[in-house]
Amino acid sequence: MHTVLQTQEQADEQAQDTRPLTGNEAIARGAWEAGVRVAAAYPGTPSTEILESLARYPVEHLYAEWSTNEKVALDVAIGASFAGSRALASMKHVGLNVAADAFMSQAYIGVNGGLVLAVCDDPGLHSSQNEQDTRIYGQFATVLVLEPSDAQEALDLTRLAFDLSEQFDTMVIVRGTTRLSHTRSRVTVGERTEHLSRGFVENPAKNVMIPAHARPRHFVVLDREARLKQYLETAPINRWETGGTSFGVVTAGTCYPYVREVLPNASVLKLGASWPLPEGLLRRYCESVDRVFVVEELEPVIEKELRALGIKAEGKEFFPRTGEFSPEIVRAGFEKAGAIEPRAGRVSWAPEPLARPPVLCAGCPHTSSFMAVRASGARVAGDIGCYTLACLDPLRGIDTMVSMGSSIGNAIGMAMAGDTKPVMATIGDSTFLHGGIPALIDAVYNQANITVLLLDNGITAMTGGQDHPGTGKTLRGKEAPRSIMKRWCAPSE
Ligand SMILES: Cc1ncc(C[n+]2csc(CCOP(=O)(O)OP(=O)(O)O)c2C)c(N)n1
Ligand code: SF4
Repeated sequence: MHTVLQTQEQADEQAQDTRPLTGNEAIARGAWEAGVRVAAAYPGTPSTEILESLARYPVEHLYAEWSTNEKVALDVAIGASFAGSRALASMKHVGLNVAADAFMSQAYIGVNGGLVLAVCDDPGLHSSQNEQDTRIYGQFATVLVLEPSDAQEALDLTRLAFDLSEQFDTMVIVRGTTRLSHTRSRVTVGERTEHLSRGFVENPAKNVMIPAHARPRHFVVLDREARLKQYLETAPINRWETGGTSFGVVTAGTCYPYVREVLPNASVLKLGASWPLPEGLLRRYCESVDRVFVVEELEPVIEKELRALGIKAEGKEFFPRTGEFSPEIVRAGFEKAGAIEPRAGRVSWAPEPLARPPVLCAGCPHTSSFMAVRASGARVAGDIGCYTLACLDPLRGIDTMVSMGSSIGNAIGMAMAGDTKPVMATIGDSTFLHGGIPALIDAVYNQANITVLLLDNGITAMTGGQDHPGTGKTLRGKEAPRSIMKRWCAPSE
């Protein structure tokens, strides 16, 4: 028999319950601690694990579902909020395009139970079709956007998001990025606070967005924005870290640790919310330094706002508008701006990663399907899933790919425009259920002369094997009806 001595680190950890969490796990934890009762999502890298993590919490605490697409997920969360419960929807950035119609109206309606939308952007396009910036959606809809810079803040800001949602009667976006979603760091966790349902509040003027009700709601939204700005003037989620006065840096989210790594002693204003922005605080900060730099990934959202305030901010002329940042990129920007001296004779010891283009797995069922597709000589409108990789050599079986569910509509258009080849659409099972069904109905209704190939591998493979309405299992692994795919894909069963 031997005794295992507890290390100091383990003892400290037990004392205040810290644990290593990814950003996605921390968002899930924050939602759970905030008393979320309903959570819904459609998978998409880098956001997928938020719902997978939430589904590990007790079923008595919350209902969690894979929805058929992001709009359905947001509508489910909105419904729960109407009913008076705290609710979360999560999705990748392009998912918000799918959910945008509900999102824009909900911005006018506001909430009953706290409503949080966790959206994960993908700067650098690690696994996406574009790198759009969700902060612009926040600005577009006049909705608060909180930006965590590490896993601890992901938990804390998600918790806070539910409180602010109810306090200001607004949906709140928690914006992550791939780097936050997938990196793990130590997080101090807390207890769950139960929030009893507030019950449905019958108020058609607020809940039913006909023009007569929506017109006055627009004023309410603008007043809410003003109140949020006022709150952000002194909110502790913004941090003014003093340093030298020759220049200062305004930043938010995962850019903050890069700035700190490169400039440990510089003056920094770290914003906890990237929309809306607190005018007074920004003015005071910018007056405290000679030059102001904005370090933000993707679009110049904060920089433009500073310029609109008449503040001479510098940013995108030194820091790229595309791709993911790193300490090296941030350092290069400050060197180019002349804010810091170039590091003399520096040697990079970072090994160059070997380029490994994505390929279909050995033995993938999509391979033989696309050998047949290519042999058919058809014009092929493709869709999004593992099978999109069939566009590459040696299969070269797809001619176009736009967005999830576009294949059938694109094929209808090609056929109606008189493409010289027979037209085919190829679409996976999850994608078909997500966005393909309305287009298939369109094809039947308008009698389009196309062939639709439904590539049913019985799973959402590309994002890691999630269930969907055709697999016969729910997010929590419960048996579920799978009538649609059964009828269309397995008539012999
Ligand atoms: C609007 C949107 N939501 C989510 C995603 C992430 N995503 C890409 S393909 C895909 C589903 C793929 O499943 P399926 O069509 O069944 O094809 P498989 O990968 O299994 O071959 C998902 C969820 C996305 N790209 N766009
Ligand atoms: S994970 Fe994707 S590429 Fe691999 S076998 Fe499954 S469908 Fe094919």
